[in-house]
Amino acid sequence: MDNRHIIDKHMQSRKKSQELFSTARHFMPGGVNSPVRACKSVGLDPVLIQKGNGSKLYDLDGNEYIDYVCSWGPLILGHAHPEVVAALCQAARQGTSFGATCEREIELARLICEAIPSIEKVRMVSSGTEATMSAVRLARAYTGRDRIVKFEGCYHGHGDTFLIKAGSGLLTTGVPTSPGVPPATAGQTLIAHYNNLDSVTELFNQFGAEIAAVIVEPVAGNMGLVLPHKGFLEGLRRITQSHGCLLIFDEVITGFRLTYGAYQNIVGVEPDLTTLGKVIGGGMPVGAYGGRQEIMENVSPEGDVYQAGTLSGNPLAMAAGVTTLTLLQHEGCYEQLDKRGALLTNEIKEAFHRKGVSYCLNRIGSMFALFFTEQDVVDYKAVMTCNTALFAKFYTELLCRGVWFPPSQYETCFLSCAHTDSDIEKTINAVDKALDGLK
Ligand code: KE4
Repeated sequence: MDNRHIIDKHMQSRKKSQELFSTARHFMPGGVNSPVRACKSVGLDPVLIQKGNGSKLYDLDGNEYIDYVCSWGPLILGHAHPEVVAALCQAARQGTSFGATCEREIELARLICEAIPSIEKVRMVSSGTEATMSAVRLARAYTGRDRIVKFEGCYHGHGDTFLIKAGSGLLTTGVPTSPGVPPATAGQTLIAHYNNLDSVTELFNQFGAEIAAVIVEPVAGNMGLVLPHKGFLEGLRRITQSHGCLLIFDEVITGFRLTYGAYQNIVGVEPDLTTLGKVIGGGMPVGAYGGRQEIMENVSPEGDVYQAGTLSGNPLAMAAGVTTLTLLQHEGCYEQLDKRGALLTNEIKEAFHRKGVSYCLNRIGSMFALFFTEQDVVDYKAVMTCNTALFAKFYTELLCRGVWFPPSQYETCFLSCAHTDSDIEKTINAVDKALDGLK
């Protein structure tokens, strides 16, 4: 069947999604609860999902997809892992929320502190955004300074401080700086360039004494995937140390994604504060921020920096997180993810070479991003050379062949422990045919 027919056939096979999506749009802005899900940048109405199982997603019409979004990172074990589901059911039978400390919160806090040496104390919250907002508030209180440095193209959730030249959904929708952020707030956020230490030094030469913290994704996953140059993170550590400001590693994506711990364990650079999310919740709403005791002791009620949350440390979310991290301790888990990531991406590269299509593919462990550009994507500037129209076409061709990529050139693909060799084989076949469809 030729490409046109494949696409037509798929579009006809998603009637329930189409009907329900128009209802969704009636009740929710854009029909979604998070912008990137609307698939606007790839020019499609989204498919609505009925269920997930292992490496697969199933839409309302029963179509099956091999999932490389993994709920934007959390589902490292795959969908509906039996032990995670069992832990959730057991926890739910005991009650869904107490508004009081329970054993599971202590267990998850212990696992995090034991896995990430720079975290001596950790506070659970319910999203990555809460984690980064709270970490910045704490850094401002701890240093008595107001300015924050972030990097163009990095995304740290939707807190006002971060919605300046941000990545992820802001880049995808073409509005990197959101309206609604007061100039007084936006003015406190200074923008540097990822993998460019000179751009950081320039800001410190001008504002050094006013900067409370530098926040960075140690591996940038919200402008596609951009890896840190050797020395970049070490340089940030040196600059922040010499100016008495804090270094915050936003490891919401990378926490427990690349190793049993955080990327800081791999690169050997210790930040002052770390934010976490996604994997530590095993698919349930969890975020966390933590660091040295001398900093964390300033968080209320031990200290005066206020931060709170009705469902923080929720027993169900903690049960999913504890079960997920416990399973990730199994011998060989990350080696397997890395091996499968290498196998898949090497085959994708071969397919692009065979078809003579220009691309750049960045990978680290079970994270990868495919860029439609002739350049090596080493920074934001290179990301901006991508042909997003070609990406959108490629995305559609893959989707119609049962392969679920993130619907944006500015996101990262994820593998789970549930992806099989057969999934990889099917994916490569789909990539091959999708590339034919680009001609
Ligand atoms: P949440 O508030 O979405 O849980 O986490 C915010 C956040 C913070 N830091 C980093 C490095 C992140 O990547 C995120 C959220 N990631 C996006 C996808 N790149 C979530 C998907 C979405 O916005 O729908």
